[in-house]
Amino acid sequence: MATFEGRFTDLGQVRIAVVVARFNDLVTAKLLSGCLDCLSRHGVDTAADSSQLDVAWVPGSFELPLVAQNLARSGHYQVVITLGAVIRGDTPHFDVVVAEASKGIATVARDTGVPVIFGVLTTDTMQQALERAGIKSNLGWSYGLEALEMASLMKALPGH
Ligand code: INI
Repeated sequence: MATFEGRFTDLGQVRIAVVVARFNDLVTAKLLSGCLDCLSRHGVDTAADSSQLDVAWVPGSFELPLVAQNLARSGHYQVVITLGAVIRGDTPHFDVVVAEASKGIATVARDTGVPVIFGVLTTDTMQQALERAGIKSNLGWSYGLEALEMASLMKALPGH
């Protein structure tokens, strides 16, 4: 029996792309900083001139899948992280944006074979979103950890 698991350290020169939505950037900028803090504490170079990390900004969560697909297809990254915040109180088309972002992101991962982390907060209020982006905990940190685990796990699977 084989057991396959991802690790969180000693990933070597792992290359990571983060795609961040500007919509609700009060929240998404905090998710990004939590995410980068996690990556940096696990040995990823997050400096401005890093060759391990690139960040792309998109207008809103709806645009996350297209840019994630482009970056995943480039062959340059072992994992792509998407960060967004869709707040029900602010939009009648909450369900449309969330459905497109979630379906799109899952499709990119399956189509390209590159793991894509779904880091889109979906909340009823701005307060709830802020609570998950640093006021209470910062889910950006968890998304960073999940990215490291998936990059490492994919390498550990047979045929990689
Ligand atoms: N995009 C978000 O990321 N969060 C939202 O809450 C949101 N609202 O409220 O509408 C939102 N809309 C913009 C959307 O993602 C696209 O950028 C836009 O429709 C252009 O395609």
